[in-house]
Order: sequence, then C-alpha cells, then structure tokens
Amino acid sequence: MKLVTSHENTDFDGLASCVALQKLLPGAVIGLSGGFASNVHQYLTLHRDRFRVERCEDLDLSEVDLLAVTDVRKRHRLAHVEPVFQRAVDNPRSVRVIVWDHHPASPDDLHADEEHVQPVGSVTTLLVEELRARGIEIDRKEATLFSLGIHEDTGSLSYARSSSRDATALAWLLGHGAQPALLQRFLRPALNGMERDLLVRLIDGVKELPRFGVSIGVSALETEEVPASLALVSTEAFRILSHDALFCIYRLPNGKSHIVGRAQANAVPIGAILERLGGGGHAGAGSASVHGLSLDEIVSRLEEGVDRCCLQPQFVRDLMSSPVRTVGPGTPLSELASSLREWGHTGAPVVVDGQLVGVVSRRDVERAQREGRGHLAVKSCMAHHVSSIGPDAPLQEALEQMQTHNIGRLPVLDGTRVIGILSREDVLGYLYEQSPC
Ligand SMILES: [Mn+2]
Repeated sequence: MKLVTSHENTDFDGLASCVALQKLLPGAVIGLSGGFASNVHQYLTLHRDRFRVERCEDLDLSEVDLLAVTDVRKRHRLAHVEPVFQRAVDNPRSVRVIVWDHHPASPDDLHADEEHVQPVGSVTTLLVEELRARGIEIDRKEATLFSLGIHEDTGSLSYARSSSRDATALAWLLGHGAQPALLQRFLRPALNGMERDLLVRLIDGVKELPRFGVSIGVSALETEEVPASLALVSTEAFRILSHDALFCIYRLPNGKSHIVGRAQANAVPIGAILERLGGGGHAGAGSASVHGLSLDEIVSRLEEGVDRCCLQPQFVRDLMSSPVRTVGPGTPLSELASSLREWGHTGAPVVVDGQLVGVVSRRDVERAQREGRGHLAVKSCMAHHVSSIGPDAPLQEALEQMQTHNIGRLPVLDGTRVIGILSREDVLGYLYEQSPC
C-alpha cells in the first residue's frame, strides 16, 4: 500500500499537499491522525466524498511499502505512522520513505529515502510546481484546495516567508479554476461563542514584553477548555493587536498549556523560540504544548527564548546620520536651498548655540520661493515645535513618532545637543534591507 500522510492537527497546507501528492502517486491512500485544524474540519465535512481521507488507526499499516510524508518531517509530529518508521529502521527494504517539506531542518527529522525540501512559503507550492511540470491535469476543486494551502501558510502572501514561487503557483491555480470567493469562507470561518470569548480575553490581557526594539505581545490565560481552533483564534488576535509578534498561552485545569506564536517581523523567529519549549514552527508561526508550568513560568521561558533567539534590536544611534549638518535661523533661504542641494538632504535642523530651535525642509523652502518669500531667512518658514528622539531609543519608537506626527526627519538629541538626524530614507533603507529578496 502506498500511504500519503501529514502532521497531526492537519492544516490546509497539510491537506492540500496530501491531495497533490496523491495525484503524483496514483493509487495511494491518504491516511491522517484524524485531528484537523477547525477550518479544515469544516471544509472536510463538505468535501469528504470528493477528497477521501482515512484515519491511520483504521488502516493496516503493516501493508505500507511506500510512505510519502508532506508538510512535516519531525518524527514526533507523526505518531500515527510511527509503526511504519519503526519497520523502516528494522528492515529498510520493507518500506520506502519520501518527504516533501518546507520547514527548517531539526534534530528530530526522520530519515527519508527521497527528500524534496525547499524554503518556500507553503509546501503545496512545491507540489503544484511538480504537477505543473509533469503536465498533470487538475480540476477546480483541487485548484481551490491547493490555493487554500498556499494562502493559509503565506497569510495570502503577506508573511515574511512568502516567495515569488508561491505567488506563481497561486496565479497558475487561478488560471485552473481556483475559486477566490470560497477562500475566505474556509480560511476564516465565523468564530463560535467560545472562540469569541477567548479572543476577547486575549485582547484584553495582552502585555508587552519590554526591553526590545520590536513590540512583542504576550497574552496568557487560564481556560476550562480549548477549541480545536486555537491557531485561528490566535491568528485573529494577532491581526487585531498591532504587535510585531504575539504569543498566546492557554492553560488548562489539568496543567497542560498550549502556546501559539505569530510574527510579522523577521526579528522574532517564532519557531526557534518555541522549539525551546518543545514545540516548533516557522519564523512567522509556531506552537508548543507544555505540562506542569505556571503561566508566569511559561512567560519567563518565552522571555529567555526571545533574549536568545531574537535579532538584536536596532536603535536610533545605529541608523542616524551623524555628524548632522545644521543651519541657523538667520541663514537666508536662498543659501539654505543651495546647501541642501549640495548635501543631497531634504531638510535640516535649525540650531542656535548647539540647541535645537526648529527644523526646516526643502519643501518649505520651495513653497516660500514660489510664494515670493525666497529673500527671507530660515526662521520665516521653519517648524518650531519639533519632535526629537534620543540616540538610545529603539527604532520602533522613532517609526511611531514619524507616523504619528507625519514628519520626515527626527533630530537626535543627546541632552539638548543635536548629535544626529534620522530621516525617512534611513528608516526605509533599514526596513527593506531586513526583508529577504
Ligand atoms: Mn506548511
């Protein structure tokens, strides 16, 4: 028997890639643990006859001579096919193991005879590329399911790990009848009462982990029970709260806790942090389950993980331009205009005896010249109430100030002395450098 499987608590990427893999291995059976993410469960209640999925406990695993695993290669997430791995170790000739995956390598990875692992946003993308390359036909239900897998794992191409290959696969699927109108229905099903209640408690209880240049939220709660949809509830909380990363901790009366992490910023590698708690995942999303720790203990373990795994935060000092070119309030505008041109700057702080008294921008100067005030001095068109920032403030704070006050450059003050300036360009350069190509 040829068996196709994926991880426990199967999500859309897992299910979609199983269906795609089955098309590559005609006659193969899809056998899973039986635990599904809640949105996949809802999807399957409608599609069960179209996409046949067996529970491994109902199959005779001793008959498996080819095991194809997708969207996972950590052995502990594949307990439902453990007897097959055992047999593969005892008698390697009795079963061939194939792996398709897009997760980073880990020490728990199973040994495979054939591996297809690439760091794309969704493993379904790899399988869609293979179907396409082999000229295998797909229908609109398959195209829609494959789209669901790619959309879910890439946050509709918005997560940091999304790649152009994911986008190309999505475009190809649209061309093969994928139904965009069905995506939202299955990706974000309406929350039920318990899920809404948890969401509200997560939002109310969120605290910010201090000390970091990125904003990391932690929301920890005790709950009588958890729905199968913890991942969805956590993603929804992440969407609503405006943190760069969010950890949701749900602790049950029996002492077990589930932790779900989400991140937008590359600076907070969720998978690596949760691996330290026995879980795992990607840079942008992951989960872990722990036993016997209090909420406070879990939060401090997360803090340790954040300390060790996060990229160093960026501070204003690291990005500001220094020394800064300043002008005096008495400088004629015509002289300022030619200085700005010469320096290639779009503005300058206005300083008297080293003290900041204002900021003037090229735009202000140009307007003054247009309106016939070009013969006046800088003080006639400078902004007096000037936001400034300290050199040791995190970049995030500078970004917030620029956005709140809609300003293009922030003088950096050491006490009252101007020691540098941070411009939109500096911040943009940093943001774009941070993103992988
Ligand atoms: Mn995946």
